Amino acid sequence: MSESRIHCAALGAKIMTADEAAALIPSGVNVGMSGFTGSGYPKAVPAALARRIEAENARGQRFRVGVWTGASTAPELDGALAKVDGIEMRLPYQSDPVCRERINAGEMEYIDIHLSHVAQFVWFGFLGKLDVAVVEVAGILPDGRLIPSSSVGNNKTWLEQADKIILEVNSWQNPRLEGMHDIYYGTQLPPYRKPIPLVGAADRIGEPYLRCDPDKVIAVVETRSPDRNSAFSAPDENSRRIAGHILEFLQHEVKKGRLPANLLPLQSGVGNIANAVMAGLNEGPFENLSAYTEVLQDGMLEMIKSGKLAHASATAFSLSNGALAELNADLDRYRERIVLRPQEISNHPEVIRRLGVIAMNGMIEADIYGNVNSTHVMGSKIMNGIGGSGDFARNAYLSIFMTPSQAKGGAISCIVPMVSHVDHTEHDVQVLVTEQGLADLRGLSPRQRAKVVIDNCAHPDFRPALRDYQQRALAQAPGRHTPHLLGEVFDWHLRALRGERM
Ligand code: 0RQ
Repeated sequence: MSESRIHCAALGAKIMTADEAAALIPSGVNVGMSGFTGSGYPKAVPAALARRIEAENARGQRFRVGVWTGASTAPELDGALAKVDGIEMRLPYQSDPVCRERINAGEMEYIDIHLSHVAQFVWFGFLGKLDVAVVEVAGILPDGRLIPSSSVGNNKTWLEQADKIILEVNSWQNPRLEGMHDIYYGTQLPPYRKPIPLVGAADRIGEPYLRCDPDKVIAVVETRSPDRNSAFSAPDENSRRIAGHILEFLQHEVKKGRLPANLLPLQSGVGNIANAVMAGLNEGPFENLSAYTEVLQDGMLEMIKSGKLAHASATAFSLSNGALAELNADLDRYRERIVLRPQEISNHPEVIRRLGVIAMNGMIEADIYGNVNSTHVMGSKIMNGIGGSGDFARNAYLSIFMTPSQAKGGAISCIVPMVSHVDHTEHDVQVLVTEQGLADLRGLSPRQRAKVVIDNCAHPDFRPALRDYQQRALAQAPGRHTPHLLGEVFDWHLRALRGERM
């Protein structure tokens, strides 16, 4: 079926089944898998490995591997391996319900890492040895170079660092993806690093193919399976209002001369709200926009189609079936406007700072002083992970975080006295947005921020309790710079946990 995708005789000789390939992965090794936000992950070998682990477990043998990826994958990878308790250590990001359950039950180790850090940590040797790479590609050239798939993620590093490589050649992936990728091979290690020569979001600084040492390839597996489908719900009232506040704010910034008329490159996080903001921008007044982001969702594709977005740089797609059909129907046109890069470049602090990216990410909660929790519910239960939000937030021209003002049907305020877990400190957060309004925290001291955050972002039902806390803290805290009543901040979360009204 996909023989035309494998043009290298040496690698063609290594074709085998997924079960045969999975049998080559020993217990206890670290496996670098491709995959980022549900695209470009291996579709067959992880499931075969899960079957093998289940069989070993039935024989009383414990079999586990470390699983490193670009970001989140899909039920066929994270879900299948977590279900058989086959993951010893997971990094750097996941969003799988089975994984989440195991991690929160204390049954699986998980390290939540800034996505730009992963490749360099592996090169530095901080994470131990990478033994095996399992990478999905769209095709293999005669000289053994690889046509990347629908995400790039950490594949360059996996292929270079792993001792052994298993390739999945997925003929479901559109062959015309060829030429869309830009793999930069100029990265050095300190103290020999040079500037990354990327000065515009659309610049190409590398090669369209992944290099691969054919001698390290131990198996080639052919697949024909779709990426995980990311269905987006139509923007609800809250998302539309959040998008509206952001649009108004950006227009204000242009008027004030703090942003050019076509803004600066946009980064947009995952999920429905981020998608709704893109839908808002698509209907808004801005033209000739650009994106320097990690994930390209439906909203951005729609903006490229409409012409609002001139070009986009990312490391992965995350598309619904409808958007995917649109991409495939006009791939040659989209290839001119989209670049997919390794995540160490799409999320690189140096480049994000240079380009002046406008970062827009979701959050779980923010506190009255502007600290943001993106990852933990009630301080201890991981939701997904920090992903790229920290790479962008710290280095952006403008860092915006957004959430509905309440969660769980109004039982929980997403604006709290002190966040139950900190991912982004007050120093990395310039703007908070809920459906209630927008808090521009630039140039404000902590006490000034508290007033704006409560007045503009908190839900009216929670404003009295937050104001009461803030005023008592101001009167009673030992310091007046960031006044807190430490005994009460935990009580706030504990009462929310018990479902008590504030
Ligand atoms: O849980 O589905 O069980 O009800 O959290 O919340 O409102 O659906 O929001 O899908 O936009 O996700 C921060 C998780 C927001 C996401 C987060 C509960 C809520 C629901 C999800 P249920 P929503 P979203 C680039 C950038 C980190 C990674 C990142 C995220 C669930 O944006 O993972 O930014 N960000 N990457 O009910 C208790 C609260 C809550 C709460 C929400 N205050 N208390 N539960 N929830 N607020 C992409 C990558 O890096 C790959």
